Amino acid sequence: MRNLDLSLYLVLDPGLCATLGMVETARAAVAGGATVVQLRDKHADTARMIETGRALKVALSGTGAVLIVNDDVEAAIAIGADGLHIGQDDIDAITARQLIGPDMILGLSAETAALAAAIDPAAVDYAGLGPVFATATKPDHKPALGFEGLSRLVKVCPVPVVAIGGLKSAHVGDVLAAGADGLAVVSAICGTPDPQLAAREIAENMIKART
Ligand code: TZP
Ligand code: MG
Repeated sequence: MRNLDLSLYLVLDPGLCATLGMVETARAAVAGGATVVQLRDKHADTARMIETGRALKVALSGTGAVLIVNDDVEAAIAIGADGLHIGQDDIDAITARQLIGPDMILGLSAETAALAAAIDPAAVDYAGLGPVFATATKPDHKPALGFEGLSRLVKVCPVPVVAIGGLKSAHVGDVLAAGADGLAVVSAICGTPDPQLAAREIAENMIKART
């Protein structure tokens, strides 16, 4: 697998992206510095995931940003996405790896230290750890970890980490200090009138925090 830059990982939400739409929001966020875009639409069937995913793939082509599809293996393959992201309640990681083959990126969510430690680095390329904070974007989320909890999970996690849940540009320093490789955000980009500006602010804070 090529080098995966998790610095700024945008998770799309069709509701929060309603003004610009998911494709234009993604295009703007990548222009502002997003390195990963995840298509996440809990209400779309596979046909709609494929349609949106193909449009995203065209929009992101040549930008260097990678396209990840949430949950839907069939859509991820049909789109020719760079990767698939699954949660603990989806198909297991070994099965997912068998279905997508050796070259596609595979991400897995983990909400506890036990789940983070159990990640198989032979199958999984990165982990999404969270939620760091409670968030209205995912009403059924597990208990918030805070930065201390995040750091505990990072320490036992055998793969690179993107932190998620209630994160804003002001949290970049704390996320990196907890040992994560990047920030995943929904509302901090999708829920703003200017996703490019919102992404740029996070990306710039990331550069500052790393220097
Ligand atoms: N998984 C854990 S929290 C979350 C997901 C998909 C939503 C994060 O959304 P926001 O708006 O960045 O808090
Ligand atoms: Mg899932």
